Amino acid sequence: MSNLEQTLSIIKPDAVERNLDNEIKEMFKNKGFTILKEKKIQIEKSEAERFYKVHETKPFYDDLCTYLSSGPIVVMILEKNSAVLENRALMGSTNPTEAEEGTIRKKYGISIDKNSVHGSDSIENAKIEIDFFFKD
Ligand code: IDP
Ligand code: MG
Repeated sequence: MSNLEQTLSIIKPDAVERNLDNEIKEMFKNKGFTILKEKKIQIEKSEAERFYKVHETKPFYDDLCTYLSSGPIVVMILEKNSAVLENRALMGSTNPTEAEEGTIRKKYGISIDKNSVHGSDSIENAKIEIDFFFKD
């Protein structure tokens, strides 16, 4: 049975800065994801604050928003069966030191804040996040 979903992925500034975007895109394609849309952009801090609003009470919120707006990012719509969960699995744990072998964060993540990728955490949030970056 088909369970085709879309999710939002972001290649974060630490990875784009190290020119890892093509290698990371290959990891998605090798796992069977289709990249439906993609763009390389840099966002304002105010946009990062809107994007990460769920985290506004966290102690790391300000640093997180400064960081996401600190350099170019690549935002993508990924499609696959169970894309939301499959992307979270391929990304690995938030903290790269806890991420499993073969995951993007294990391979490329530098630290809990510079962890190379973002991925939507639910189907509902995937829709919201896709609209955030790709609604025309
Ligand atoms: P996720 O990216 O794995 O979904 P979230 O808990 O949604 O993780 O946190 C969003 C982002 O905030 C993380 O990717 C990470 O960059 C940053 N972050 C999360 N927890 C911490 C922390 O304890 N210290 C610093 N940054 C954090
Ligand atoms: Mg999250």
